[in-house]
Amino acid sequence: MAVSVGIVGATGAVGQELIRLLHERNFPFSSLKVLASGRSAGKEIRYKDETFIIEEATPESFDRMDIALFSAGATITKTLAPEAAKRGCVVVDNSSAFRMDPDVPLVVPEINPEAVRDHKGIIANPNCSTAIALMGLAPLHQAFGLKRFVACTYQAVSGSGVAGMQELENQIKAWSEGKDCPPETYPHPIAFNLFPHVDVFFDDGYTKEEHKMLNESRKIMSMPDLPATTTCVRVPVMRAHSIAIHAEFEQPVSLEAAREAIAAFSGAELCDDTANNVYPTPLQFSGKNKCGVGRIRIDSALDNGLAFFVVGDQLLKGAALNAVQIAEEVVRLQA
Ligand code: A2P
Ligand code: 11C
Repeated sequence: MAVSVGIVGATGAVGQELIRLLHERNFPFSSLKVLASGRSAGKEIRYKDETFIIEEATPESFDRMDIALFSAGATITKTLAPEAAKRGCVVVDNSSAFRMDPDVPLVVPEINPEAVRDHKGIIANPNCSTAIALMGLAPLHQAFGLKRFVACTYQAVSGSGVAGMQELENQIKAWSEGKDCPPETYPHPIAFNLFPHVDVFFDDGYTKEEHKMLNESRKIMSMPDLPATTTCVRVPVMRAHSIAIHAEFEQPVSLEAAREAIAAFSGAELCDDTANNVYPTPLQFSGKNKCGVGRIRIDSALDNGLAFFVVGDQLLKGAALNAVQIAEEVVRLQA
């Protein structure tokens, strides 16, 4: 069954990956509309030998569209996603706008694909650090029963879109030329630096990004009372997030069973051979669909505890890939 598809935010870092993935995964689209702001209307996007003319995203853009993949930020989603849904178009949204709405499924296809069935026009794609962390946590939860976790993230600048990637590149270039390049996207220089600040601060001292990891993990794994705490850190890495996780489980754990669970999970690649310096790194997992899981060890500070390190491409499993996987599930259910 061929469907008409639209991408909102097609000029962005995630939007570009969406165009590539829809083609490379042979997504059954009959037409592909590329939408962005009025600033980009009329410009061209090229993919291999195809040229797409960008249109401004308006409510009417979604007339006769079957599926729209949104990646233009929460404000645009809040205005346009309900307009699309009203016109019978199924929205897969990459922003935080509707993730915690009880009427909106929040889906990671390797974990809760059945949730897609419950949509009322909008399906949410999780935050990138959550989706990537779950590629390690979910298989271990299936094996041992997750009780609680502590996570510290090392988040790439692609999480801030084209502007973040440009800022890192500009600052490194300026440094190499002995020039100054003051921050614009971030509150501090990002080149040769890092800061424990991703998204806005809340009154409880956590950031919104840290709240997302807790709340979204609970919703995706259907564990509404799961205790978890996170520190999210922005690092000068271009496009893959890393997460160090310490997790406590209900049942006794073993390294052998943990490695087996990771290796058998479709979203993960076991990357764990410290004798040969094998563990996942952001450079190695940039451009990869699977997330790397390694440094698996018994966590001696917890009962039935495991410590491990997960790395995944922020623009792929953290955003575009997961969204396309959700869209594939929508098509499969409609067939
Ligand atoms: P545009 O390039 O026209 O501004 P990123 O997060 O990588 O910076 O990408 C953000 C995406 O969101 C871009 O494609 C951007 O398009 C798009 N966008 C920004 N404002 C709007 C808007 N008002 N309507 C539709 N798309 C928008
Ligand atoms: C970052 N995780 O790395 C953010 C980007 O809620 O979809 C994605 C924000 C979101 O900056």
